[in-house]
Amino acid sequence: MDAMAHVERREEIGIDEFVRRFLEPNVPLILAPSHTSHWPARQDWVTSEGLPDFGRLAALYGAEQVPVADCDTVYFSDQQRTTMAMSEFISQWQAQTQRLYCKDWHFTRSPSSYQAYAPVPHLSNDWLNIYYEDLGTDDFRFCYMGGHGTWTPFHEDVFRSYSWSANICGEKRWILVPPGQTHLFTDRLGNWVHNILDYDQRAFPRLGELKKFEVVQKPGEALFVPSGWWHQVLNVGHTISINHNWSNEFNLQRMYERLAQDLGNVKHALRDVTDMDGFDDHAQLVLRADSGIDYRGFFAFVRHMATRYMKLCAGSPPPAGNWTVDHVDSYFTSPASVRRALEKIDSVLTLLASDPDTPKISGGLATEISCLRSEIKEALLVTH
Ligand SMILES: O=C(O)CCC(=O)C(=O)O
Ligand SMILES: [Fe+2]
Repeated sequence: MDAMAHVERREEIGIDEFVRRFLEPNVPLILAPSHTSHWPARQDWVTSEGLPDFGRLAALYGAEQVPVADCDTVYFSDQQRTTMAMSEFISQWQAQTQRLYCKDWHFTRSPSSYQAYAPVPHLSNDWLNIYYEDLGTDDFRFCYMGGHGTWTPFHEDVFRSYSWSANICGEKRWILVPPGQTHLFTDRLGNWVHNILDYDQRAFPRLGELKKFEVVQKPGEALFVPSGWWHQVLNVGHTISINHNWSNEFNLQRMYERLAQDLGNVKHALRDVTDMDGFDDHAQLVLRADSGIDYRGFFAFVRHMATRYMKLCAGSPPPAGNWTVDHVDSYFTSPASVRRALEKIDSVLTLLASDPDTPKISGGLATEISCLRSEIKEALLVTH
């Protein structure tokens, strides 16, 4: 049986309803084009026929080096990637001899001061980008562009983050798979399926049992992709999108659970050397290399955000008046939201503190967690 469910589409929706019905329960939603119609990119990057304005894109970004995938060449669980000048990519895109896809391009790092968009208020509570912007080391804000048939293989997003995707032009066909079904798309060697629309039935005999959602995202629409939902994306016509990976208090526990699960896998892979000196610190090193973050890194992220919220509790205004990363909606920094964020942080810290691996990590992580928990408790008392 191939169960298929629908993604809801909404023209108007209050942020509180979005939080209660979609963000917290972790359910996808499409927001109507009216949510992005004011974005400069939706006028400037697109012709009046709704096609990419190649000349304008080349003028804005032609000299930039951009990451480009060859959609017809598998490379491990991904596609073969290279880097080229945007002007070269645009020529190849127009020639359409290959399915080349400019993807995961960190376009906001471009020296061009051009502000192409501003996050949709509902999708603006973006701790991941706030944290990395504060650190100045990375970002998770991307642009994707490519012709008809360019696509992204089946995957789950980094750190079990949410994603949002807004189409500047063109359409995307999404297949979204709710969490808890990994066993249906993993083969006997532990590899997951690459292309859910074209696969070897013998290797994945139960794939047809997947419960999945399918949706075609139209020009201007913004899709909320929940945390831990696997997905595959196929572009229909020339397509450009702006996407963020993001996370916040509502998927913090999922992030932690993913990390704990990844650590379990690392320790299993290293099981023959469990007796070696410093095994647990070594396992953290491998975790960081594989998953992009380790327990200490996760704690640093949580502490950074907790500290920001505690300052809000103490009555200081949000930095620069907008809590940064191009404006988090004030709904998420209201006293009730601040309280809820700190409570959710505290409950994840409880899990981290009682994780049997935490006390094994050198450098006193367990003590730092308990100090932070006391500070949060105090801050919550002040705000009653
Ligand atoms: O649009 C694409 O090709 C991939 C987007 C994606 O995977 C995401 O936004 O998480
Ligand atoms: Fe993704």
